[in-house]
Amino acid sequence: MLANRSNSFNLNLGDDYVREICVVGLGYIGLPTAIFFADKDYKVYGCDINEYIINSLQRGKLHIKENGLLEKLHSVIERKNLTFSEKPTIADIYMVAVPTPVNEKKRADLSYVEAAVHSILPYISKGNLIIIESTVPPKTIDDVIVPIFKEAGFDALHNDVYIAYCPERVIPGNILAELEHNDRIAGGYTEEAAEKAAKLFSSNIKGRVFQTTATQAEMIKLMENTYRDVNIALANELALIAEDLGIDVYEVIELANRHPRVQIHEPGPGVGGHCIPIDPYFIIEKACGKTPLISTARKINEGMPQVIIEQIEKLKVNHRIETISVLGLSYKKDVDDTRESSAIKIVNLLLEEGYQVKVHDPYVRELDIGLRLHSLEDSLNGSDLALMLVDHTEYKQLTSNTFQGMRHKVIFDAKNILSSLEGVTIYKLGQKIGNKNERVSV
Ligand code: SAJ
Repeated sequence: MLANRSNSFNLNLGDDYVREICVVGLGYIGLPTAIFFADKDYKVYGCDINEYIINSLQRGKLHIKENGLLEKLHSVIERKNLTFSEKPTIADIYMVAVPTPVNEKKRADLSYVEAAVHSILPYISKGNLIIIESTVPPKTIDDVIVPIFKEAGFDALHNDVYIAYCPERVIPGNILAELEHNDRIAGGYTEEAAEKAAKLFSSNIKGRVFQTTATQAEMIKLMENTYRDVNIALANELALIAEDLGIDVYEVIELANRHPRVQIHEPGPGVGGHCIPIDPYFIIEKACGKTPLISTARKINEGMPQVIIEQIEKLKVNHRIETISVLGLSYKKDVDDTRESSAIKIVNLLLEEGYQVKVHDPYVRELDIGLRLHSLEDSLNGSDLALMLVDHTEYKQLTSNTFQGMRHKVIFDAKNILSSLEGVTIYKLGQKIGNKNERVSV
């Protein structure tokens, strides 16, 4: 049953009466987006199927950690510009920002996106603008989303509804500022759809807005993150070569990047998060085997946790290692998010190898890997190795004193966090780990 709405107006965005936006999916992207437009005085209806999220938000509480978001949330609720419910509602514009995980076959799971689109159908009327923000494989708008609306009686080719794909490119920790200032891609299934999406963003952001087709926009988003994954793999491969050649990978990167057109990324224990390790698979699944580089980069990055385990094995030639303190569990520095975290994968591998493991992270508050979180001092107390996996700002200030409670004062620093520390042996990723009795310390 479709909503009957008298005003089958033609959606001229930027006009006063087009002020109602329904945002479906209130996660890391959807919630800041809802708050952003509510702060611009749109009437925003935030909806999410997760009852806990809706209840928290209705009580003015955040379920995600993001600088400056709580103040903004309270402000827009007070101004009655943002309300929350588990169901969509009638609006002029619909924005879908729900997850698109990969399944065990490394193919995009579009079930959340499809469910979100189906959930808005009863409220859709002619002239509505529908913006998909979730990261999706190329051709998803054309081959999946448009047919759903067609089935419901809305022909997007003739602009019964305007369907657009406008990917986000914000970085957790700086989302509101980047929503305001980053350039934005407005990809439309039709040119009119691209124009209407472009007008919405150009009326509200300081970044430039670029119009293109929906398929182009899908690929643009995927290439942004695939570019990063491939370059991280290059840095990781350099670290693996460095060990054999006895070169300092960090000096090579630092000085090579002095070239005005070189930007070698940082090696590390692997690639985590809900984007970089996932998005390249969306290209691979559609590219008919033409992705040896993208596929190999994924294999290199996915192999880094095992590389760390092998490095620890080499350390055992010179050092007794039974208890390991893992410092850093989130997928990257200064966040509490552990999605696809390499550190968590490494902890599980260490437990499988039979090590005693104590974990610390200044941001992570909950763990579901059968281990409790320790304070920094307790995690280090009595351990034989400190394995540093995340370059949290807090860790950069650690001194020799921090490590005095260890049984053996040995650090494996997988993120180049520390320089030399008095009385502590520090090994780095990419550094040759000597044979018996050949001690290597920084
Ligand atoms: N990493 C490295 N070496 C590096 C950079 C990162 O090992 O040189 C690792 C990090 O430790 C982390 C992972 O890669 O485990 C991802 O880190 P990230 O800095 O790429 O962070 P994300 O995933 O939060 O953000 C990326 C960003 N995309 C790009 O930089 C192209 C962000 O702009 C996107 O909005 C976001 O993905 C996304 O939502 O797609």
